[in-house]
Amino acid sequence: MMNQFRWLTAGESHGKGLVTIVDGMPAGVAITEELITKDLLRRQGGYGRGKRQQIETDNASILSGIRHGFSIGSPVAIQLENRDHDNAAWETRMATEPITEPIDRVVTLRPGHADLAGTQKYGFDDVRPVLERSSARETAARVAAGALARALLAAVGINVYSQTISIGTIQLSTELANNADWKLIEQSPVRVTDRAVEQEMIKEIDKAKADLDTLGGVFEVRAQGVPFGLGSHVQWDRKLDGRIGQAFLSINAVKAVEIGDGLANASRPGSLAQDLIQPWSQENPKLWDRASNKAGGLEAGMTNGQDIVVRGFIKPISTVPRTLPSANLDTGDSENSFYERSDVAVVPAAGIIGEAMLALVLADALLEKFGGDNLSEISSNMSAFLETVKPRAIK
Ligand code: EPS
Repeated sequence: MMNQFRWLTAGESHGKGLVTIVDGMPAGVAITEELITKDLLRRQGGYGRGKRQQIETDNASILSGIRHGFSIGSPVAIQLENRDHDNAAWETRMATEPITEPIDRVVTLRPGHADLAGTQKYGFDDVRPVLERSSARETAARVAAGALARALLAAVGINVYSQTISIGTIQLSTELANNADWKLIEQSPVRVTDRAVEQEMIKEIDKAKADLDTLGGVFEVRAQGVPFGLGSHVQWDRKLDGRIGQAFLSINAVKAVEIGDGLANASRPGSLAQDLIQPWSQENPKLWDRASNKAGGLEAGMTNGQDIVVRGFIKPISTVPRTLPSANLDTGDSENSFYERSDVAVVPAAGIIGEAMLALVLADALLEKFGGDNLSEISSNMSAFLETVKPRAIK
């Protein structure tokens, strides 16, 4: 299936920088470097981040595709600098040109990271080239691409938000999650509405840090204002839930994805697992209203007019400060895993990355359904279709 909104990233964690190219951005969408940088800084935040974030201040530099503050339909290229690269050691370690001095190879393997599989697959005697690209630093470039997708979606009334559901053993209740206050969440260092839960989460992170350990957790991303009919039931690779699942599982350390009440529905009887379709009447004038949203806005791979609700489950960061028993890449002998520095927990940052990934998938699906070369063409295609979404006997 040919994507309508395509993007790629390039860049290693301590190389010169990161680059993304977004192809398929329609003309007429307001975009500035400031708009992109706002999301980049949101991703850098969050309680539990490590020392690297004190070095970096991500700033988007737009190289192409935008003129006088608006997209012009041509590919948009965005560059981000890695400030850490300017430190002398990295300039040598990550030089793109041949070097003459001996290099300090990384030969102790971290379980859970790309170290072992990557060195074996690519034939390296050094973990460095593998860990540099597998580092979650790459997600900054995704967030830059995602900012373009969000701007396109926002222009047609679709908005994407995120919140933290759990960090370690501390969990936000379903009731609190369903009453998210997005403004308060932006002010929270762990991205939750509830201050008591926030404090518990901070304590949990402090404890893990003192134990020289790391934590995982769960983040939730919601899209509001999503129209009917994105994605399709007719072919496996057009199903939007599958495409969202792939996008979320591609985020570093995400090992499970849930859409709507996916987990809880597995143990409910069928009679209690559906979102009942409400009749249309004077008392209930909302068209095709539902009694609940257990499907998370997706039925048979299509959007059904409800909010999209997706959760990503992240394992604890595999660079564990206390180090783990492991093996040496050269000899196979016992050796504790490699530790340079790391974050303790990245669940709040992962929420921002999840927003970007959902926005990127939705932008692609939006262009498939309502495609056009400029924003006003897309908006009028969308309005024309939405006019047809009603009981069939009504003309
Ligand atoms: C990461 C290790 C850390 C994180 C990094 C992801 O970097 P460093 O090796 O420089 O200490 O800070 O994340 C980022 C740089 C970022 O911008 O999110 C890893 O191994 O995945």
